[in-house]
Amino acid sequence: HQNFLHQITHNFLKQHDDRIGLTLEAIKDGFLDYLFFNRGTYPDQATDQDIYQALAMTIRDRLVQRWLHTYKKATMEKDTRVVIYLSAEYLMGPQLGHNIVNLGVREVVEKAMNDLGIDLQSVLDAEVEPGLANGGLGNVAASYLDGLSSLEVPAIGYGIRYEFGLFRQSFSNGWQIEETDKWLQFGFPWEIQQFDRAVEIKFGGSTQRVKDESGNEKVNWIPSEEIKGIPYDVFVPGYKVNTVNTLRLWKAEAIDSFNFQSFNVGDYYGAVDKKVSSENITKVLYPNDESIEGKILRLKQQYFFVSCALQDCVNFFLESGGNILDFHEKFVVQLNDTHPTIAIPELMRILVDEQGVAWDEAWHITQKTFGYTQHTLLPEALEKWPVGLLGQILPRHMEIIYDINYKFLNLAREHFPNHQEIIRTLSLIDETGEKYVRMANLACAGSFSINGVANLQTELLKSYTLKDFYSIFPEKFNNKTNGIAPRRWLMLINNRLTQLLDDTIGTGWEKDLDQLKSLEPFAENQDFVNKWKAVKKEIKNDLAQRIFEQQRVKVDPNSMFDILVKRIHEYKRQHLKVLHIISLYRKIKDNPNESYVPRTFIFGGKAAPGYRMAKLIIKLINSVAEVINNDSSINDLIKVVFIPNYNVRNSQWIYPAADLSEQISTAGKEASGTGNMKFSVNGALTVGTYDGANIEIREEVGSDNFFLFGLKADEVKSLKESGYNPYTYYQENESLRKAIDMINHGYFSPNERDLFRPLTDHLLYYDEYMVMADFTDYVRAQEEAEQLWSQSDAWAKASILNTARMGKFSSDRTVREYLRDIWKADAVEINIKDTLH
Ligand code: GPU
Repeated sequence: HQNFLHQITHNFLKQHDDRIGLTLEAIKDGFLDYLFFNRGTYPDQATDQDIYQALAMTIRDRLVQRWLHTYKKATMEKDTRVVIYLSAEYLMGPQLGHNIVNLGVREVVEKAMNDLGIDLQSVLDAEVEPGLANGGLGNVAASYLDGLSSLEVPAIGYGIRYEFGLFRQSFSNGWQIEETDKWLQFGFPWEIQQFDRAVEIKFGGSTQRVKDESGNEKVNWIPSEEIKGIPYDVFVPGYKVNTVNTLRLWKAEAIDSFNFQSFNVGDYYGAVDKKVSSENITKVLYPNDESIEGKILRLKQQYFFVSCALQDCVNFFLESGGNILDFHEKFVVQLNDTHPTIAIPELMRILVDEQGVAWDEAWHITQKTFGYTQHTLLPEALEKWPVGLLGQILPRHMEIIYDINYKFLNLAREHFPNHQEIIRTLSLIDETGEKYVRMANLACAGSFSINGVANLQTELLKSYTLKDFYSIFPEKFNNKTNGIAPRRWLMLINNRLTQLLDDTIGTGWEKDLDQLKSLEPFAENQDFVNKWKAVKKEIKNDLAQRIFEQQRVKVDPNSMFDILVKRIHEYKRQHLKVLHIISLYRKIKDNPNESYVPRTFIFGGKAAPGYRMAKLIIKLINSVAEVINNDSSINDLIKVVFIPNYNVRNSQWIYPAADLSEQISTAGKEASGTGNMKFSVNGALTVGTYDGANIEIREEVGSDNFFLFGLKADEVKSLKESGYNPYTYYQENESLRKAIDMINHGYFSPNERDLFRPLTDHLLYYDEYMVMADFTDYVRAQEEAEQLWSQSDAWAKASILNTARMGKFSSDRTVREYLRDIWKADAVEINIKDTLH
């Protein structure tokens, strides 16, 4: 019967090639069909949202068969190895344009829309992006899924379908205002709800030791709360291949929409209230980047999606006839930082309590299953959960963690006999005050691979943060320098440059970014240099126009576009940039007759809502912008723009338009950075510290094409140890002093002179991130950049060489390294000409 139904579907698809074909006519027909039957409108009356939805459904139709085939024939097959990616965040970005590019139908779709009198760009603009991430960490998660699909490796990403993504940012009087991100308001056409794969999740209660039929002791977890996880599958198509992997996002629902007990006693409100509270679990993304908020709800989110994911894997493995003892052969599970680390005791619980596997065997399987990626160097970002809280929400997991710790510390004592201090730092439990579970330690103990995300960070992990783990398990440690998806971050967002590259060196680079190397000789070709400059000019015009439309600020496309976009964080040092701008402004005012490089400073980025200093930095940037942009005495030489609500969509206009990319974190603090790569591949030059992946970018593009400044990580450390006194820099550097004095005298806050005191006081008397120490060298690097800028051909040449030499930073390279060293999964070619069964 089933074969018969498959055959019918197959014949149906054959007859309906027009429904899923990639021809101009098929796409046009599909689009008009959706517009009329699904949106209920005529083309001439359709709104932008109607048009977007109809085109999205048309493109989605072209993904379904490929997705189904990948899922059934590759992922669920018993003998294929599947990469499982667990991440609390995915920064997917707008989907329509991306999926059009990956299907390889950009030109056809553009033509289809043009024929109907519709501008494709305005359709793309109507999409509300799924902002299910804070920043870099979610970006790599999305890039690696894209890379796995493009390399045709079966994979599933698991995460949370937050009803509200990262807040939307606007400014009121220069201050950040947060609004809820109702990204699902118009529906999300790129997902399919999978009700039949719902699972149940338990919380709270207690455990009980009982004897099973054969007299063995076994543990029962009697929860106090149970809820349901409903999966929604999002398509992840690879570039010009048939593989479409799955991003499976879970939504929490109450098991019964009614608590009948309460209902019967007339407590209708109480019944509904319970439903609402279970559904709160997947309501909203926590907006903190690299800082922990020890909230019960956050722990519940983590356990919720991790348990959904592992249950799902176990289910479909057992359904396909797999033996649970081979779990680690079928799956490799990558933990994206510590947020999903509760997966380690959860897999132990499933194996031991539910599948009856003996402890040691279960521990062996677990350790062979997990790989752990560490994304930070900030001590405050290392997650820990109070033992009391964890035990209350997950009593069985707390027991398992203690059992793991007992055995792990025995092993540790063999390595470090009589080193009680080291044993204390290795312990999964921090016992120095209130007891905490250290999630990074749990991740290190429970996985076979531990990787950092850039060379410097991995080395620092080995010698400081995870030093003692490194001496016990040196073989577990490895580096995987981050990469970015070239489809989105070059082809999609920079069509103009893509055309020029295709015309000059062919299209081979699109699947193999190293081929950009063949661009190098063109840096000497004046004709090409002119073309390069012309393209850049057009792109900058686009951004200038957007800025004018949105903010009514006129910026000069001939000025140097100097851009700093990323989360607002003290270690990322947006305030160092502001001090440079103020000192330049001051210089222009004091010496109006000298000649200056016209510059446009562009900022973007959100501050965590509870991070006061970051919010004050936003206010400072906006206040400085207000004064400078309205000062007619400086002849528009410099402008400052803060683009509100920095997200993927806005960033797609920003990266291609940059001349100078600002990567100015305190050395030893930025694990890698990925914005640095997006800029550089689009031809921006970098002014940056010797930090994270900056170091490797500079190595690739050449030191002549990169403006390096500032203390190195070891210098930061030794300066701190020898007693750092930021005030001396204030005394010794006149332009720094003047800039700080201007802030302190209320030049940018005339109605509230002391407004920025918390910031300037911090800089003068504490300066944890060494802004003051790096200022002088930063200004030197900026002047070097201005000198090169004045020779526009030399600048263009350096810009060309940046693009040409960025091949290493393709996420395809990173994914290949993960596959080679950690995941060990093979490509499975998907042939959609096959029948469906
Ligand atoms: N990162 Br931990 C985040 O974006 N959020 C986090 O919670 C943690 C790390 C970033 C790092 O700051 C950045 O340097 C890195 O490039 C990125 O992860 C991806 O690895």
